[in-house]
Amino acid sequence: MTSPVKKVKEYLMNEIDNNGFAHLTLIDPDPFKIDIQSLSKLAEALDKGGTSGMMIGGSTAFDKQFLDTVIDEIKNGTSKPVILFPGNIAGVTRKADALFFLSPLNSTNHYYIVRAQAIAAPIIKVWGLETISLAYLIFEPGGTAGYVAEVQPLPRDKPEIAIAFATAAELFGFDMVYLEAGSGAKEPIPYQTVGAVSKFIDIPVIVGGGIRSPEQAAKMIAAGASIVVQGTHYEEYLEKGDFESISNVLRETISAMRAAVKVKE
Ligand code: 1GP
Repeated sequence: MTSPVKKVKEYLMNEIDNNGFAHLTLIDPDPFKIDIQSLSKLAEALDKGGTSGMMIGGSTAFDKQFLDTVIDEIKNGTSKPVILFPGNIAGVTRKADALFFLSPLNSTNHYYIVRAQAIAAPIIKVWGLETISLAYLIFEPGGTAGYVAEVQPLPRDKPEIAIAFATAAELFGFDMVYLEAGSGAKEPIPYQTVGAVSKFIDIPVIVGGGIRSPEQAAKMIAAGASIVVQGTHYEEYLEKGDFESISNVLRETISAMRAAVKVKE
């Protein structure tokens, strides 16, 4: 059996090489929160604002048919990649362009570290769905993802512990490392911790959770992160149906991130 071409990974790596960073927007396919009708407009607004792609995932349960409809609607609004970011087996479908094949390495439950992935792996391989392996490191206080995946959250202000886990991920051969503060976190992961990890390892660092302003996103890039993920921030505008603000705020965020790259050069 042959492996699929790593098109989405290559696209993200090109974004990082050419622009100095990539930006991904997380959309939670929570049937209690999401208005299916608004998804194509949301995707269009995010595309116009300059995001590099959409991540689809969350910690709550949803049925596969609903997930497929979510992806169809998003794809009606954008041709940028749609990448699955599953919280469990139910978050996997062949409709997406790629899948973050992730493991929360600081979980204390081997179901979340490897067993769920093992159950899903053969069908993912048969589908030929592109996978991007991702070490998912969840920081204090852990948020919903940390609670559900039974993690022992990484301390926010002990970069040496974060470095140890991130380096283990690199040596295991993971494609990328995700430093997660938890969706809707009050504060993002400290820049110093992001900087220390990014400086030490050679695979791209993704950072997310609680990033709500262009300044915060820019500081993550200045610290050395390669990819910034935002979700909750745009949900706030989505609830009001304010698609124009989604594009505008995102544009501002991307230009702040660009400016941070220039300062680094
Ligand atoms: C959650 O890091 C992502 O997995 C996004 O977090 O919703 O706080 O932007 P926010």
